[in-house]
Amino acid sequence: MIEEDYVVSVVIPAFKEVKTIRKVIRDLKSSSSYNMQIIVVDGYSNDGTEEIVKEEKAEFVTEPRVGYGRAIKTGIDHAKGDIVVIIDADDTYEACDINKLVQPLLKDESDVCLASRLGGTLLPGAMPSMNLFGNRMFTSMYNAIYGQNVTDTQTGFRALTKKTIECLDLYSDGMGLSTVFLTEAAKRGFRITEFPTIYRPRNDHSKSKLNRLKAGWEILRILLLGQA
Ligand SMILES: Nc1nc2c(ncn2[C@@H]2O[C@H](COP(=O)(O)OP(=O)(O)O)[C@@H](O)[C@H]2O)c(=O)[nH]1
Ligand SMILES: [Mg+2]
Repeated sequence: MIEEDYVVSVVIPAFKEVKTIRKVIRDLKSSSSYNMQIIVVDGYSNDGTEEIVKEEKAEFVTEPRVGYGRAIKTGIDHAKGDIVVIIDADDTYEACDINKLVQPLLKDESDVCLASRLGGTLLPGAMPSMNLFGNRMFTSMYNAIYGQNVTDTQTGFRALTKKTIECLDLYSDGMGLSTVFLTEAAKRGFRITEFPTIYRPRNDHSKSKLNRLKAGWEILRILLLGQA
């Protein structure tokens, strides 16, 4: 199979997620029959992630520049599929739901599809109450300003067509990139849909890289000013 035949490219930003990366890759592979390119964009974790990714026959890319958004953009640069799926490496999302993300795009019913945690199920301990509050507030603001009707702007599990991505100005290198995808897509009239998913807590010893204050300030600037 030649590379140009890829249907779906999955970009997985990863920083010190050695405990969960194998499961995420396996869940993706076992729940989809697409010709899938899996790209792990690692921020010099140096924790064995590289070996596992190679064992699982996924692509390993090192991105020394810091930032969730930066890692995703580097992954997108390597993506050869018509559809790009983005998912965390921490096994908090239901990777098995990949078909529900991809189908609406393949059927040309949607350009951007979100796996919504707030419209679905938050398992106990999965999302701190401050994050939930912030997400609800930013999502309401987004819907009001950009004329949309989504329930979870901050989800890390989403799919976009490559054609859509090529039209967007992805100007954030940080956690704000999740919001930039949506403001940019709405401004350009792309169709944004979602489906409910389940969100799990991180495994015992791993920590979120989210800096709530920094991310919150960035998201506010993106929503109100269109800049990070
Ligand atoms: N390569 C890379 N990955 C990152 C960076 N920051 C976060 N990530 C990864 O991006 C995903 C989202 O970050 P996470 O800490 O889970 O944020 P949360 O889901 O908001 O709690 C995870 O898979 C992280 O390992 C970074 O600076 N570089
Ligand atoms: Mg996460």
